[in-house]
Amino acid sequence: MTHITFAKGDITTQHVDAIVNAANSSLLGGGGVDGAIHRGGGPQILAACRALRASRYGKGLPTGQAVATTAGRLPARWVIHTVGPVWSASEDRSAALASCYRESLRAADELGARTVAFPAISTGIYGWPMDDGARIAVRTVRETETSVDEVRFVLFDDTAYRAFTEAIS
Ligand code: AR6
Repeated sequence: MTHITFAKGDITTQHVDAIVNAANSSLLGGGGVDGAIHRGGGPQILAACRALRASRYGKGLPTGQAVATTAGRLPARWVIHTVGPVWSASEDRSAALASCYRESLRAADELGARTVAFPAISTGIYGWPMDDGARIAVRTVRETETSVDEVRFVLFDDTAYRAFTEAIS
């Protein structure tokens, strides 16, 4: 049984087996969580991402998929990079957002990770409304079969923390 927990703060400081990065399909870095992870983890992460671009992911990582690399200097062992959908008012992209959580847990299982920290994927630069993003995140993790013992949602501010804790009740 997977325990779902919530923490407020910066995902890069979490002492877990794997942290999930809200990346973009280039895998070569960006702002938000992605920027913080590359800054904190150092050049090893970018080197691993470049190697992925040169091999399996020549065209980039598709939306809704996930792939793991080293976490470099971060306290975690691995970073699982996933690409959330950009919010659209005219098209329902919820399935792609759910897929990010599901595929990240699958990658965690392949690594043997038992503790995994997630940010609120797509709710920053990609514009997804926080309450809806939180509901999709919590529901998907609850419904996914995994060997992960703890899924920790690491929320950056009070609004995000409240949305996630309300989504579980
Ligand atoms: N720890 C935890 N949560 C954070 C942190 C942090 N250090 N920093 C921001 N957040 P975002 P997205 C929250 O924009 O919407 C990048 O440029 C933030 O408040 O990081 O999926 C990528 O390269 C928000 O609630 O990811 C992509 O181009 C949530 O994390 C694009 O942004 C996600 O915000 C991805 O956009």
